[in-house]
Amino acid sequence: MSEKSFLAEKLCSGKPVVTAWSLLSAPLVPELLARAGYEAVTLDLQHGMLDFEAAVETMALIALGGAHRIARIPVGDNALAGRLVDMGAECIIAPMINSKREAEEFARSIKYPPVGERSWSPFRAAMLNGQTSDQYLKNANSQTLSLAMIETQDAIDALDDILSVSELDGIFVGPSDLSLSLSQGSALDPNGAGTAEVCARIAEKARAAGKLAGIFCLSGEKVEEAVQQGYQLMSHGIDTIFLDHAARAALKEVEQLAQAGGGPKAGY
Ligand code: 3PY
Ligand code: MG
Repeated sequence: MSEKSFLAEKLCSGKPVVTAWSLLSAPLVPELLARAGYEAVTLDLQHGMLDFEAAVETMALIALGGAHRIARIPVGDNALAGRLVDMGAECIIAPMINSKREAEEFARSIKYPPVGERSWSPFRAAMLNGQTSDQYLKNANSQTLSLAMIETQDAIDALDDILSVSELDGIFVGPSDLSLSLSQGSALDPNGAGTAEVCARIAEKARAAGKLAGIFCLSGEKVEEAVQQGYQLMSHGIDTIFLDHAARAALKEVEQLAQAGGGPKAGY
């Protein structure tokens, strides 16, 4: 059997990783994304439709599809962060982290003592990793990543403090909320030049502090821009958008063929 690779090892070795993003409560969809070749799939329990039970089943299917398992928790839900790493999430993304204290509390919730106060019982995670309890305990703190989302003016103001949290592995930028916060609610501009400039500065600071930097991207161009800025974990490809685009394209093709055939426009 080939040696198991962990997301943390890849990212810490400097390798960029692109993750698909899943909002649907449909466990087979993340498995399909994994089998399509995404190196990781992120389950969004902040804005998505899936709950803890669906996440448990889905993470097993992502593993079956050969990808890494990432989950985003709802704001401030560190208890859920602990439950999700117990169920096999290799990385937790925590939204709206705006202070050093919030970053510390989040990061400590998924690290075992002496780093944090994660509570013991990783039966499912160890099983998915193919590890014994002893192996899991030995490696969990370095193989389980905590990424604090930077997506408000408050977070930018507290960035140096957040980056000084030793228990925290890195940050993950949310450019939509960031643009909303920076414009005081007047503009949603995740892809704008002003937002990109701030994102570049965040990556620079994160790298200088020795932390991992990730970012939510809405296009392939944004993924490439993020890599150039020094980001390593980029999201790209949301399941709901994939389905919407694919359905529209398929329907358009059928309609175009019907029109080219000279018949009346098909009523599909
Ligand atoms: C943001 O851009 O604010 C995000 O949280 C991405 O989902
Ligand atoms: Mg956000």
